[in-house]
Amino acid sequence: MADWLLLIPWNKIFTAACGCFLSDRNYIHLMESNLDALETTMENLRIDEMICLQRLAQVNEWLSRVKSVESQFNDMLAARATETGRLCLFGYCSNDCVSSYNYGEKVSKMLEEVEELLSKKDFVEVAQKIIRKAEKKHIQTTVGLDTLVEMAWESVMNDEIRTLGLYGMGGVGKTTLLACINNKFVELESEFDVVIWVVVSNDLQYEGIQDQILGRLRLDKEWKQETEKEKALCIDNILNRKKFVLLLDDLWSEMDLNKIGVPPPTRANGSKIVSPLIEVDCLSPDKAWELFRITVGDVIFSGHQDIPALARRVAAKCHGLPLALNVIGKAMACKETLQEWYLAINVLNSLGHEFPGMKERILGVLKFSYDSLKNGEIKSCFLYCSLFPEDFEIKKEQLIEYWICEGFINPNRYEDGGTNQGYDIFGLLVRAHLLIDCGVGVKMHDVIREMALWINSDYGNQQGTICVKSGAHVRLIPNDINWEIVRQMSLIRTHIEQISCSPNCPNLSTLLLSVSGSFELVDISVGFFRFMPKLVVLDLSGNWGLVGLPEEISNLGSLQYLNLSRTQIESLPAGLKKLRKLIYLNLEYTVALESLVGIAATLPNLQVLKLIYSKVCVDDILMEELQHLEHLKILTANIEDATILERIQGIDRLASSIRRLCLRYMSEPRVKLNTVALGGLQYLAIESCNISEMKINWKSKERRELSPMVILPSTSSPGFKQLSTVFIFNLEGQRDLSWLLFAQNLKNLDVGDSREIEEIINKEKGMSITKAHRDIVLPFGNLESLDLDRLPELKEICWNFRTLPNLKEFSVRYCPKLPEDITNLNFPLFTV
Ligand SMILES: *[C@@H]1O[C@H](CO)[C@@H](O)[C@H](O)[C@H]1NC(C)=O
Ligand SMILES: *[C@@H]1O[C@H](CO)[C@@H](O)[C@H](O)[C@H]1NC(C)=O
Ligand SMILES: *[C@@H]1O[C@H](CO)[C@@H](O)[C@H](O)[C@H]1NC(C)=O
Ligand SMILES: CC(=O)N[C@H]1CO[C@H](CO)[C@@H](O)[C@@H]1O
Repeated sequence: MADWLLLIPWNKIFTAACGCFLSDRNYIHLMESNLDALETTMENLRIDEMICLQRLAQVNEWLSRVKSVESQFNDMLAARATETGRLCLFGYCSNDCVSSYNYGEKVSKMLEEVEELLSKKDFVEVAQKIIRKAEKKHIQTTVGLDTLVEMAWESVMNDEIRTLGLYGMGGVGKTTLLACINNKFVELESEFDVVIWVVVSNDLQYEGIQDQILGRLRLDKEWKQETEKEKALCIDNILNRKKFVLLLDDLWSEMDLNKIGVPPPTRANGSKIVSPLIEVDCLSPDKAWELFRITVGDVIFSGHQDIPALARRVAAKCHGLPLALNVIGKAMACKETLQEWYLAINVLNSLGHEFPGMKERILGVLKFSYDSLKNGEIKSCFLYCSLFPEDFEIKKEQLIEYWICEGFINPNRYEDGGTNQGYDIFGLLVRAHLLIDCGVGVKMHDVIREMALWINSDYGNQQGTICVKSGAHVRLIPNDINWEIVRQMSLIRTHIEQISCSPNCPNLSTLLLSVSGSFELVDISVGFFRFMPKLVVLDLSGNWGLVGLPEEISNLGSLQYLNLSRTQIESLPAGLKKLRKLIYLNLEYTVALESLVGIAATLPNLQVLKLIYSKVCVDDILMEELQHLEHLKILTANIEDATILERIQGIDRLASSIRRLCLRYMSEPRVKLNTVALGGLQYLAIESCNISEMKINWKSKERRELSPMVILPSTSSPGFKQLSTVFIFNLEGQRDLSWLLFAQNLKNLDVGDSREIEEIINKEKGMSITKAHRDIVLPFGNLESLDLDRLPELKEICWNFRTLPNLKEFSVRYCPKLPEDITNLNFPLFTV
């Protein structure tokens, strides 16, 4: 509110009024400009009738002086025309000079008074500050809310977010959470002018809410006599000038903020509204029954005549919660006997009895769907997902590797390294509404995660066996860990820089310490890994500051999974060779590790070795070693030499294990890729190469050996079966990439910084390929995203580009020769 005074362009007036005076009394000379200045000033003063100013006595006095100045000014203004007219007509020497002089003097005097009034502005501002920015709330001791508070706080401070609904389940302490946020505003010097706490509940009418807001904004109590409309006007008037935060506690249904007078928080204003939401609105009993009936299907009416009545009782147990109705409805969809329905009611009843209260009711209901999972392994797979931070998207591929190493799913991969069992389980869990499918990854609903953590701790009986923490506030290994009993520890995305303890962890099996941010673990002290005999999974990925591991990592005799990707590890500790059980080793994106000499002898049981984008590239020695890794099923690697590439494709077992391949710094005229040998290739990158010809070949060695005369039947496709992503960057020597026609399942293509490329698919070459092979049809039938960047010669993408059926994302930058109708196409502009 203090802003209104600052609007006055005082400096200007002052210069006009004093600086240019020829003589002390030369009012006439400057009368015109003084009048103008005064007029502007008064206008600024007048804007505010100040319905809302807190009327402290001094402020009141000040205000009445402003009023009186104002009325004098009005009189003066009325005389203005006459006075200035006189000046114009008669000039300075007119007989009316005295009158003009008097008038000019008045104007000047008044400016002085206004100056004096303005000098009090500080005082008025101070008066404003009597309103405290935020008021501390009393909070009962909280347990386990830290992460929530931290995350909520991050959202509150996020500039992009204006209206924020914090949700939790009833009973999870939404009020406490909100109070913690409120108190953070008290503790920290935030940039907000005022933080207002409002309790909104069923019986509180809008006026009640207004009163709470005004109670915070005005020191006087005069608003108490105002009408609802007047209050709204007043609130609007004050809040419009402030950067405010409104914390709405308790029930928050549709509330008309306009009616209360709260201006919508805009980015320009920087204000925020924060309210805890109940996760999902519950349905009325009728609506709930309808949803349940539809979800269960006809079974309800086609089975025993008593089933409909029982079904209604089951539906009622869901408390109108759509999630629960869905989950239980699905579980009951195939239940045709009375007994099964009775059982369901019993289970739900007993849980309801065991755990009174909203949270427990919901968890109990959700637990029913967990209980319906077929076997313990699937349950373990599900519970594992709760080790990741809230709202975290977990890559399916990554989870499957964890599950294999933890022993939840079959460790015997298919010959092609495939893990269909894992994908089956994703399907199951997604259909049961226990996981959310996000394509490459999965997520867990917060409520479900809460439940999983609860089950994971043996329904609260074994507190301390699981430790899950994340967020910026975790800067040390938590000191409340009971190392003796902890089984799984997840400290993903924390800000721990140093580990310097030497714990005794007889039962610890999982230790997740990965990050994906600027904070990272730098140092792990000697002693930390000394006694973790059961540790199976160790994830240290993303810790860019990590350059070495203590030698006693050799004590981790049970270790199967080690992710060191995106670290600066310089060498593998010698102790590694004692890890005979290790089956998964990820060294992708390690820039410091140069050699893997001896790996075959050290880690004979490796099934997965990931090296792409590391410094290590496959050479003769490494190839030799890789051949000795009998169990190797999945390999990602870099190759810098065309002969090595050719030879590795001749070693079937090795070639077929390649999932991701980066060809870099090659300068051979001809590079051969065999689509049969590289049948498992999913990702191909070609970077900084000088390759004038890519030869695609699909004759398999065995067949050639079997019968050199046999020509492959044209039904067997010659292309890459699994290749879905291709990155090409800084490639010289080719004018077109027509060979990409052999990647009929390509979904993502990125081509950049290549000076010579004129076309992606050349029409003549393309036509001749499609003619020769029946199942290679039009280019890019499955392409979903295409990114073209800095291709100065590119004139054409492919002849059917304008009709690509699946293209969803398309981006072009610096391709000056592409026709304009194409460069203008940059999308996503729409989603289907
Ligand atoms: C290993 O860590 C990297 C980097 O965090 C991650 O992208 C990758 O998915 C992890 N691999 C597995 C299988 O966990
Ligand atoms: C470790 O786990 C085993 C088996 O799960 C259990 O019997 C034992 O009590 C645990 N030890 C500790 C110290 O909790
Ligand atoms: C690529 O080929 C050109 C000639 O076509 C040559 O001048 C250049 O040095 C080559 N670059 C590499 C990295 O081999
Ligand atoms: C303090 C502030 O920036 N107030 C602005 C908030 O937004 C309204 C409407 O856009 C403006 O009128 C206020 O001046």
